[in-house]
Amino acid sequence: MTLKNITLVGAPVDVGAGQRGCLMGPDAYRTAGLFETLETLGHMVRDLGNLSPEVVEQAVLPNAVVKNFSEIASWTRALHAYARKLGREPGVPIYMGGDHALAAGTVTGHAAAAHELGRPLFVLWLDAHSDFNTLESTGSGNLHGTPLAFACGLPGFDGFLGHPLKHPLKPENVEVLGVRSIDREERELLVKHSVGISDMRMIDETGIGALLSPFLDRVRAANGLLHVSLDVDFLDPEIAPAVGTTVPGGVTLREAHLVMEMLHDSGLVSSLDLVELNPFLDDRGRTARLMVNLVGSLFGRRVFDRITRSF
Ligand code: 6HN
Ligand code: MN
Ligand code: MN
Ligand code: MN
Repeated sequence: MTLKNITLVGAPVDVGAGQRGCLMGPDAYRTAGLFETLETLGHMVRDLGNLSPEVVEQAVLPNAVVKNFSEIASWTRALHAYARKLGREPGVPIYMGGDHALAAGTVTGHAAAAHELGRPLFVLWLDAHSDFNTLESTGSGNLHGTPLAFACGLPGFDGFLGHPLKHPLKPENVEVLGVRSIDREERELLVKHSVGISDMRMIDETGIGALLSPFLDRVRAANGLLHVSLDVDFLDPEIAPAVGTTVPGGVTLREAHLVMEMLHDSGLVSSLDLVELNPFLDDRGRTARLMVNLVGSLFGRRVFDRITRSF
């Protein structure tokens, strides 16, 4: 197994979500043993602690319903700069959220770094939602519903970085997997921009592994970098209750582990977001522990290795 240099970064942002509490996420991952899990697998792990954003001027909003725009713009700028730097170094950063608005910074920072390295960035978005609203289309005004649209260069987001996005993702290099809740206008935008989507029906009919494989093949063929953005609500709420935006009918424990194991085997993952964990809603830490277990599978833990080791 290839051992990695892994950098943990906390991003305790929760004003992008409709409910408070995701700011406790980074500490819940630490308490649930994320560092130790990765270290036990043999990786070199460092924890850079939690990031805090720079101060931003109040911005003029295109849509009065949008909430906490200045705070999210501050986080976006801070995380973008951080991810851009980490993305040029060897090793795999793990961004411990925090709500999904943090991906506005991490994904675009890694896209900029990939551009500088001369490689395309691909994004696997594991989520019950597609987070493809614009500042115009959002009905809730919660900015965690918008980061993928921003990262794909949709218009209206210049306030996030204070200038237009220089290195947008190609929407065809995105795969949204596990989706089961899309807003009406958001759906039109996804179709218009040809974003790769695999919903729960496709997972049921085809199998999650068969859907993921061709995407990983494309990343490999293009010598691409792969950013994975894992939203807790990708998982079925029965196994992962600690999230403010639960949608029934989610991915099972076995499907989620298969995805993580396939990602590990691919060797392609270059950066990872863990988002939307709300420890305030958890049941004795079980969602945090499940997420840590999944990250363990993504970084090489295998049931078979465990069996051969202990017998
Ligand atoms: N997430 N589409 C809904 C909205 O408010 O825009 C839900 C967004 C959920 C965001 O789960 O990261
Ligand atoms: Mn999300
Ligand atoms: Mn450039
Ligand atoms: Mn979601």
